[in-house]
Amino acid sequence: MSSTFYITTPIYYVNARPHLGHAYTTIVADSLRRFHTLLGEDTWFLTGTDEHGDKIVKAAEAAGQTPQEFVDGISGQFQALWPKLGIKHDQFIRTTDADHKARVQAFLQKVYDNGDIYFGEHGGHYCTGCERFYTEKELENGLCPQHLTKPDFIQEKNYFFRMSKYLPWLAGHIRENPDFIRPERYRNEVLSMIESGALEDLCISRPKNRLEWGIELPFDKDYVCYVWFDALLNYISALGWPDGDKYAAYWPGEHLVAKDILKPHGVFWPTMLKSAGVPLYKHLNVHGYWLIKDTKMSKSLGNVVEPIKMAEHYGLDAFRYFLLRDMQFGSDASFSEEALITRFNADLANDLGNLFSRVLSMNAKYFESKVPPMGELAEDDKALIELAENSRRNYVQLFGNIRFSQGLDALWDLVRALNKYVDSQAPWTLFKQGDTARLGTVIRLLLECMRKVALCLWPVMPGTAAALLEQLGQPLPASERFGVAPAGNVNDEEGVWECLATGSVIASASNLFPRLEIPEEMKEDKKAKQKKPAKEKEAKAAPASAPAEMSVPGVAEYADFQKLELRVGTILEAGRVPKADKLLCFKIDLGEAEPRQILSGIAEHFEPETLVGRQVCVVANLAPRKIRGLVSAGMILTAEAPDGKLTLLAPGGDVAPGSKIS
Ligand code: ME8
Repeated sequence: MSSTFYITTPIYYVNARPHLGHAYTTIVADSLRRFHTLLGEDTWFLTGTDEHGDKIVKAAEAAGQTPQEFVDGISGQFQALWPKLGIKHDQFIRTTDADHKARVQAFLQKVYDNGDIYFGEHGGHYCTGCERFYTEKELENGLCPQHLTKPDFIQEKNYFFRMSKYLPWLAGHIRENPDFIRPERYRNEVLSMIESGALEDLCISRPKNRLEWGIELPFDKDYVCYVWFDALLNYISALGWPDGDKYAAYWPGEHLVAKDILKPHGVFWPTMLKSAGVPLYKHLNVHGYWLIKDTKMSKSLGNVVEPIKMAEHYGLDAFRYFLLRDMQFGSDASFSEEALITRFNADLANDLGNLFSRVLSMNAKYFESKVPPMGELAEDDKALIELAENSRRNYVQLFGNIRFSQGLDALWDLVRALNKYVDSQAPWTLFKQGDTARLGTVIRLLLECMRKVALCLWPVMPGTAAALLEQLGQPLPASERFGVAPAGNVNDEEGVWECLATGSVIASASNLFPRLEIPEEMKEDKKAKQKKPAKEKEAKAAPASAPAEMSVPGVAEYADFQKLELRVGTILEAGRVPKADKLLCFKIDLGEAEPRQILSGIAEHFEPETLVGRQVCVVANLAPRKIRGLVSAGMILTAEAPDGKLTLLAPGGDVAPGSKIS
């Protein structure tokens, strides 16, 4: 019987449309699952949507829909997106599924019967963004450490899970199993959370008079289950815990999450499993954030990258390759189209595309596109074979250990070596010399190595791998191009060197990755940003150019208005200015290389912490001036109600920082 591999992604909240971050985790899961299929394992891939809780109710209210209508709509968007990104999951779970609800209730009852759930009164700091209570110790300067907003203090009677009872055991388990949570920095983070003593028992209910949108507790109909307790259970409810065939076949599995949800997965979930007597997951694999100009991408910051746009523009597989190659799994990475184009040109157009293009066209010219026979091997050939074996072995080892970027780099050692081998063997000279046997061996060895590269690429670039294999005369069934793994097992490749059919006709050309130019506007944008300070100086020095004879007091001429540069900005930081009661100091993202510092006399109207993440309208080209020793470069626009109350002017929907207001 083959071994099994079960991979999950977080089930995503349906309060916002899917973005690059969600796409990344799900593409990684898809690639890992394909990789394990290539290893000959029996695989299962689960993703889904998390549909209960306060956040969803609020988002539904804002959209003027019932929670059910709202969750149906956004869950549908996630389900429609994944196939467009080449993702082939086996199962999509929704926490509003009747089957999931029943299994959550069974789990709750089991933990309750074990004596690990009790009723008590509790006051805590509740962050709606996180859907959880924070203890005093966990807050940073009184704010939620994730959202930097002030939580609400709520005092109520609730049910609690005796999580603290299992914390010493959990610390022991993590110490004894060093890769239970990986990479190591996240394992250490969870250990220090436990050791800090800040973790208490977990509040796992919400009274229905405050929140109805959840799964009813089986032992108290006046309460619903806390959304995280419900959501984490999806990983086993989907498999039919406790008695489903899939549960028997695939659990325990591998989880894939970003660092934002380390605590629920690293602390809540294993203690829940332990209490119910369910085996623990194999590994928690934790990645960092995709950042946009050093800021986390999120809807509230208005810097969201739409994955489908990137895939449509640059090609699905190039996009997938970039994501896995440019992020070191575990660390944060910066996303930019310029980085994508640079990676595309270096690895795909120059290295891989060039290799296929030159070898296939030489084979067309020298052997009428027929696969030549392999002759006697020279020392250079043996060295190449050894390098190819090493490169594949390293790729398999690294990729399997969630080091995707390094794994692909190891595979590229072979791609780069093949291009060098072409240069050093100079087939064109062998052709001129009429050394057909040696020429045939060189080309055949190249083609065999190229087949190995294409096979190894399938997990990350399924469409490209299929096309490359087809060019080498090894087509995959057309209807299943993205689903069916190519013949061969990446582990069984050792010593397999004559896979192509000698004499068979293969493609005579390949042009999968034509080089991309960096668009002028991207270059200009960059240049403009670099030059901006100088331009600003010029603007300050220039005399006002409005024709004085045309001006009417109190009336702004069109030309006056045109001088103003109004832009949308996102507040990154907001704080008080010492010894200045009225002033707030802001750092605002205006889509420029650096955030702008702007001072505003609105401190009496707003708590600075509540403004972070908000979008505002800004006069962006106001001459900078110094206030209380601090430079202020711009003005934030507000509206004043008759009673003197100020409101920040903001766009009606999320827009990219720096967007022009006209
Ligand atoms: O937390 N970079 O759902 P969620 C990389 N429903 N990955 C990112 C990202 C970014 N900038 N932004 C989001 C929830 N992600 C819960 C999960 S599971 C039982 C319940 C990805 O919609 C990443 O995988 O907020 C992160 O962990 C997840 O989206 C959070 O998704």
